[in-house]
Amino acid sequence: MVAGALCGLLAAMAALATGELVAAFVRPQASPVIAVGGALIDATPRWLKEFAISRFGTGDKAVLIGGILVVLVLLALGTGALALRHRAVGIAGVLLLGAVGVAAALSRPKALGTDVFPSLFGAAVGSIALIMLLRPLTRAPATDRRDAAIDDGERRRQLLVTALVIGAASLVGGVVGRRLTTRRNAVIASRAAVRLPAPVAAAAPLPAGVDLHLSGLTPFATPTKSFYRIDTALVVPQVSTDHWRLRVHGMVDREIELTFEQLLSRGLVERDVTLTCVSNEIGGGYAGNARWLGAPIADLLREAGVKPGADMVLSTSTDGMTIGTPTAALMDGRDALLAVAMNGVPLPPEHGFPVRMVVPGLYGYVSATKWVVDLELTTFARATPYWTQRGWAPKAPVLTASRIDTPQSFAKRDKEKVAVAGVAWAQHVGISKVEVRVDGGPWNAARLADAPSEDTWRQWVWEWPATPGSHTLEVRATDAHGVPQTETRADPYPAGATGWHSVTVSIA
Ligand SMILES: Nc1nc2c(c(=O)[nH]1)N[C@H]1C(S)=C(S)[C@@H](COP(=O)(O)O)O[C@H]1N2
Ligand SMILES: [Mo]
Repeated sequence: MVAGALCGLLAAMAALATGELVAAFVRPQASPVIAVGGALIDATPRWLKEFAISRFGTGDKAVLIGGILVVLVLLALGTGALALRHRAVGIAGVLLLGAVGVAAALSRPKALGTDVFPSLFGAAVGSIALIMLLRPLTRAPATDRRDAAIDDGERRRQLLVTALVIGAASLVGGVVGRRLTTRRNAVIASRAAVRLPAPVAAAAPLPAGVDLHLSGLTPFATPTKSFYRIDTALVVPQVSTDHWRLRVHGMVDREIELTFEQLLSRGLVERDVTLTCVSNEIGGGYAGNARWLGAPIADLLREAGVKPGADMVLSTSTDGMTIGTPTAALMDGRDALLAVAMNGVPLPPEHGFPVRMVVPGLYGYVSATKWVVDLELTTFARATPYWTQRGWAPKAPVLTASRIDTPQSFAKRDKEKVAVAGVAWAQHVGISKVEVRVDGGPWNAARLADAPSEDTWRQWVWEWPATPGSHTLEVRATDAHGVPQTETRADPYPAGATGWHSVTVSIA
């Protein structure tokens, strides 16, 4: 009985620890205990809530969490004791508790589908732990007397080892999970407390014709939630503004160290810039356009005084990513920024909060360091950043690209013509022409939407007098220097994909 109850307790610990650990990856609110607590608070009648607040004051939440844990311990002890006799009942008990966690998570306002994972994984791990713990207790006994004595010792040892391993793993998992969650909460609070100063140079007003508003066409401004995300971080780095410092050093006359407040007071500029990833395949979606607010990097480098020959700025993030950017690109007058905001709000943690780099015209892996904390002036001869160590090109300006967004594989001809539309980009050079051809025929000039600067992508549309049947559409862009996109297909590795995007469309 007692052994069974203790097994139940250990299984509950394993389940809880798993829940906390998974919640740390999902989001703080997804912790099963927090979700159940929240659901209980909402279900509490007002008089009881008022009583709790008057009785326990601000400690009322701690009392609630404590209460939930006590109930959980009692249930776990009972379930374990029962499970000794009826294993299925025990497992059903664990799964039922998991179901309570799932229901609580889903009942929360603004719940996300992913919020169910902590309880699901918790219940799964809890059941497995229970089965493993009960195995030595419920194995069929040896018939022979002497064997039985040996068998007993063996069982005890097996149970002890299993219990110790599960207990230790739960403790470590639970503590790590809580730690991560606390850090995440601190960063959420730190982000909420950021007061963005008004820019000293606002973004150029968007021309009216910047967005053609065609269905199926990528919008000019990418909503943050659909902005692509690329990084090597398993867990999003959690950096609070009060811990953040930027160090500028290496081949400089004067080292500089900045706090977040000092960065904000430097005079921020606001710019629309399209970011692209070198790994983007022809026609792919690893590109996004946002409005960034940040401090010009060039001013900072001038203040530090770049020594002759320092042709690379090696930037490092809190998670150890290293990115090498040509010093010349950062100081040639383009809007290279230490960005603190994206689309009017502080950077989301996954896009680099509190500070990231944004450099128009260079692929992200050589310019767009998120969670950046260190700028070292050095040389391409001396430093080999992360991706260059893996064979990617040390320097990688964005290659001119164009993409057909609509029509997709099947299209109806509602009018005489089908709108063929998409986006094209050649950041920091600009797009001067986009052409479309059908079935290898003559090229047709598309109509270009407006763009606020050469640093963003540009929408385009061509009205296609389509005929029924299957057709192949191809697109090519020409940059503002008059250089057309090459037809030669190349893989993203090592310096960016080339070739024309084509789609095969069946017209009904
Ligand atoms: N710290 C850090 N910064 C990083 C990366 C990374 O892996 N770690 N990836 C880079 C790459 S390859 C790209 S394309 C951009 C993507 O930025 P986004 O995730 O905000 O779209 O971030 C860049 N900055
Ligand atoms: Mo990238």
